[in-house]
Amino acid sequence: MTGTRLSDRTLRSLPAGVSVPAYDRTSVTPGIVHLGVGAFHRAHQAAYVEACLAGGETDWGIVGVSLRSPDTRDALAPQDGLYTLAMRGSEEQQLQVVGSLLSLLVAPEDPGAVLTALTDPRIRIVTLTITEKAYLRAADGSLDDSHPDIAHDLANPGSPKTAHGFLAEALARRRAAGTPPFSVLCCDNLPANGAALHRLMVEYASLRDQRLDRRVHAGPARQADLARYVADEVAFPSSMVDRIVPATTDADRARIAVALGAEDAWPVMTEPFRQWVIEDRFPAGRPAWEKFGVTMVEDVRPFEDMKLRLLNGAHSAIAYLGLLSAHATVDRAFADPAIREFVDRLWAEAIPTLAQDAGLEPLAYTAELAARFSNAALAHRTAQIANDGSQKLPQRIVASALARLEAGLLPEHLSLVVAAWIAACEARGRTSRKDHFTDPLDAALDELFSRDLPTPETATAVFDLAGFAKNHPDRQSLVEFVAVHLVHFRQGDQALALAALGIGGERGRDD
Ligand code: CS2
Repeated sequence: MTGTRLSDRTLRSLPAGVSVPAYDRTSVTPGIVHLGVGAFHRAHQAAYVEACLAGGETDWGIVGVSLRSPDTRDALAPQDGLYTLAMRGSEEQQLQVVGSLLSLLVAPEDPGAVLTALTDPRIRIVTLTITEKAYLRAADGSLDDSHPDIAHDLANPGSPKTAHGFLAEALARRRAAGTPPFSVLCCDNLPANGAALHRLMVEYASLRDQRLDRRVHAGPARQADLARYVADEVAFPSSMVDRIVPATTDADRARIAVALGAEDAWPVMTEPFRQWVIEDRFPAGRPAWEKFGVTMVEDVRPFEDMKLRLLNGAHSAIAYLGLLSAHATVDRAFADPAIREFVDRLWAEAIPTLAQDAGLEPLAYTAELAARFSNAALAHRTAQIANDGSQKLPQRIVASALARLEAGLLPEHLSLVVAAWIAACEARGRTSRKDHFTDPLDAALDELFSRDLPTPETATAVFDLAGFAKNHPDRQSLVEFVAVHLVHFRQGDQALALAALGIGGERGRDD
């Protein structure tokens, strides 16, 4: 322990090699509310905004909101919102203290304070990194209106729990007060993420409208058409976000404290690489992001698909194959020749499913990914990526597999990733730790695995539960591909599953 805590007061006494906010924090005003102020946000968007603030755009400070736990606020409030970003290349580490988070709110403690922040006319953009599962989507992308939190928020619009509830109430209040709406920028790993959230918000707002219509004292009639307002008047640009951010460990905290000469309760570790591609639709204004390394485009979809299918798809493959072969980190798993060969082939399978006319350079992209995945200094845990597979695989793996089947091509490697996910889920509590990773479907999956069904039935039941390929004409065919691989995994033999594709085993050597 050094005894000193990182804060505005101690900022100027940090060692010379540590970069600190190059602007007067007291002159910064809030322009953005961010929902989901986890490590990813702090390594990515907050760092881009930091550059905007340093570039003189001081009216874009961030109000950070945690929708669930007080942990981030508890760690950062005593530090005036400051934290250290540690960028680790394979050889060097650079430390930057970031000052763009002006204040932190914890929604469950004080939903009213979050609504007050969201209705502040100075707020012109609301951004989100709430993870895939928090969008509460049904398998077809519509709002899961059977979710208890949705029911709660419809019944208690002034004290919501979900992002949907907060955004809808804030937009309704702004509208009633004559304040223009904010733009809503989704920064989660979903395809067409802005359009996906827009759809959910229109659906949520129309459920709200229906309730208001039913009430006798509904207030002014014009308030009961929030859905139309959200549909027509609120912008939901899409964006592709990219930066690898491993969870911070106690060892990281200790190392950063030594380097800073001060305690930082929650530093964030990341890689040097970062990318942000945003659709340029911000009627209420935006920072001049393009001056600070953001790519502003008309259509983000090709970039999103490339990132989701090549980076995140490979990440999930590495996570499950890595876990099943006891590789704790991405770099270790990726250094395993069989897994490396598998990932190269997975990329070769996914690349033809990407837009061919959008100027993408998938081969340069995958070469860069290979270097990023090999960064041992990150120690990015496979178990971290393995979480929430039922929410991630549709856009990372299943979408490319279906695109191949539609084109008459085989999805042999893509389907193996789905089988590896099922096998890794089933292994928990049997050959691996029960709490190795978690998934929103865990209770249903455990119940299913306890029935010890034959493999084809298991694969079908998992597809039903997760809604994979729902109503798609090639669904059955994909289930069959998955089942073939799952037979090998269930025999406890990943090597056999890979050897069946000619990787590693006899066939691999002969080929
Ligand atoms: C990872 C992502 O945990 C995961 O599922 O695949 O968080 C990944 O590191 C980021 O999307 C990289 O931009």
